[in-house]
Amino acid sequence: MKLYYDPASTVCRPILLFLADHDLPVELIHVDLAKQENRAGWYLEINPNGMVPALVDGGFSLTESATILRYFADLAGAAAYPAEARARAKVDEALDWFNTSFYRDHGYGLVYPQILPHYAVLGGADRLAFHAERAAARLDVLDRHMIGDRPFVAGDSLSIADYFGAGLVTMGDMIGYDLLPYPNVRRWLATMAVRPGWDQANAAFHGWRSAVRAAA
Ligand SMILES: N[C@@H](CCC(=O)N[C@@H](CS)C(=O)NCC(=O)O)C(=O)O
Repeated sequence: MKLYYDPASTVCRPILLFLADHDLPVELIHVDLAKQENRAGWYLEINPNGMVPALVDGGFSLTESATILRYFADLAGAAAYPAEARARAKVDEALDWFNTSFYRDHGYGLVYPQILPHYAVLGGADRLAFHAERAAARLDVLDRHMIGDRPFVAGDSLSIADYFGAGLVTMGDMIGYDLLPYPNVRRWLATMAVRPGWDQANAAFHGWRSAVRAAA
C-alpha cells in the first residue's frame, strides 16, 4: 500500500502516529506541499482534490484522512477502532466532530488564515474573532463533555479519534493557542505526546512550528 502524505500536514500526522503503533505494510510517499507537488498532474490523477493524504492499495484508492485511519485500523484489527456497534459509533462521532465542527472553526477559521498564505483571504479581524469565539466553545465541549474525567475522547480506551484529534488540536501551537482554560484537553494531549511514535510523527510539524514562531 502506498500512502501519499506530507509529514507536516495536520491530517497526515495522526496517520503517521497510528502507523508507528501498528504494523502495516505501508510505503510512504512524500508529496511536498511546500513545493506544491499536490497540484502536479501526476498527483491529481491519484487525488483530484489536490490534497494529502491519499492511499493506493492495488486498484483500490482512498482519500480522506479519517477514512484512511478507519481502513488502517480495520486492516490491523486495532482495538483503537472497536467492532462493537455503540463503541464504534462513539469513535465515529468524535472523528466526525473533529473533522467538521472543530476543524472548521479552529483550523480553517482561526489557524490557517494566520499561517498559510493561500488561506489568508479567510482572515481579517472580524472573521478571526468570530471563529476564535466558536473554537473556544468547541474546546470547552471537548474539555468538559467529550473528555471530562476520562482519559480519552471516546471513552476509556485509546481510539483513532484520539490519534486524529490530537493532530488537529495541536495545530493551535502554530499561533501559540492557549490551552490553559482546558485542563482535561491538556491532560489528554500529554497522554498522547508520550506515545513512542509521537516525536517522529510530529517532527516535521515541530520544525515548521519553530520556523513560524521565529518569523513572528
Ligand atoms: N478532508 C481532507 C482534507 C485534507 C487536507 O486538508 N489536506 C491538506 C493538508 S493538511 C492539504 O493537502 N492542503 C493542500 C492545499 O490546501 O492546497 C482529509 O481529511 O483528508
